[in-house]
Amino acid sequence: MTDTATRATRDYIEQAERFGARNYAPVEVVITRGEGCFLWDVEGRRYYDFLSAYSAVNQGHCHPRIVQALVEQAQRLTLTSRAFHNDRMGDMLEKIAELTGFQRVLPMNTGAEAVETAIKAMRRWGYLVKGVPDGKAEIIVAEDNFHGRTTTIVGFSSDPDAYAHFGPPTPGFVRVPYGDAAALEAALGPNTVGVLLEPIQGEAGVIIPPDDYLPRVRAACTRARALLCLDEIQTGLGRTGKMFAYEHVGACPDLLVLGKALSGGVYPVSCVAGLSEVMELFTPGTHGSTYGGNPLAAAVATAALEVLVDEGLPERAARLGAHALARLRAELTSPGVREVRGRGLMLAVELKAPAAKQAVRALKDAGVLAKDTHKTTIRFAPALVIDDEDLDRALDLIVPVLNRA
Ligand code: IF1
Repeated sequence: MTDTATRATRDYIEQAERFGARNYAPVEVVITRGEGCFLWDVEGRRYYDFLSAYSAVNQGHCHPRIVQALVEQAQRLTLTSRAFHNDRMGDMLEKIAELTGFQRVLPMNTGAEAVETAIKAMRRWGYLVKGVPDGKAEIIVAEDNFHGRTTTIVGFSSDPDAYAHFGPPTPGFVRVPYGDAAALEAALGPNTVGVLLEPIQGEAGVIIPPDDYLPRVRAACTRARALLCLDEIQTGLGRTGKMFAYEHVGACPDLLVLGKALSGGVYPVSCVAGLSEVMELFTPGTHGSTYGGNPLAAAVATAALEVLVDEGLPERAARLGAHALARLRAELTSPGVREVRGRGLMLAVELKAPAAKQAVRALKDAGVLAKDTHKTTIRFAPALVIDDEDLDRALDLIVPVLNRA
């Protein structure tokens, strides 16, 4: 603990450290309120939130329309389980189907659950439709992937922090270098049932593949009769300047995984949207979740999606993101900065030295909350509702800090 933290902050942190498992080392700030692109700590200090809960709060903290949907539904009905129908789930499923262009949607809660659901869907399709021998299904994933924290998912991670001492890994996953279409094409085999990729790697530090990567992967999957599943839990729902990141390069998947901003940060909601041919293989009793598709989640997600469309948030992210990228590239002149990357409002600044954590602390002291990743990179992802002036004011605070990094 640094001695700059005040009493109230220290009390909260010490309480969390005393009673909580220590699976995080958070920035030393205790948040008590959020609104739009702003957060306030228990000392009354205001911050620009440039993490947005890892892009779960694209619509801004506590968006009134989404909170209203939560409150109204919470006073009527919150959970029935899927043993019975409810009067809210259908609207959410229809809106997701309409927005994604896919015929069928399976609702879950967290992103990892939705990724696991997609893995089950690809394997089931491989066995029942493609004719892969039972138990032999292979799914191709990328080096430096991040798809969640379940044992199966961390089992195919290339990050020792994610997989060490959680083995044995689930079999049936092949890892290839990200962005290398030839390597992926070479890895496709008769037992390949699917390919699971992030269109832009988030945790890896906003790694944007060559524009022809996803189209080549799409074509290769079609030739090899393997499903293409894109994990848009972080890149989706407007973050990169399109509703879905794959739209930038025109490579439509067979399965699309969504989460995070699907609920605008108000409630855990995720889903897999996909082709009927695949999604209809889930028959009663083959998959489920107590909370998946519950009326409260459905009311919140329906409102969250309406906000994205009604407020033109994907287009806003494109315009504001281009402006932010241009300013950072022009104004970060320090030799300590290696690269500025981004698409829409999914941005990252990579330093030459492993000093990203220190830079994040300095940014906090300057009034901007962000997160480091892989020791050298700071990611910036403000809410898509941020207005032009606030974006520039935040950049005015960020640039001098990073020029000293
Ligand atoms: C943590 C990272 C980001 C995701 C993608 C699936 C999931 C995530 C592309 C799983 C979740 C979160 C998890 C959270 C921090 C954050 C994160 F740093 F871990 F990697 F965003 F980059 N696919 N990402 O980004 O969704 O089960 O969490 O709802 O685990 O620390 P989830």
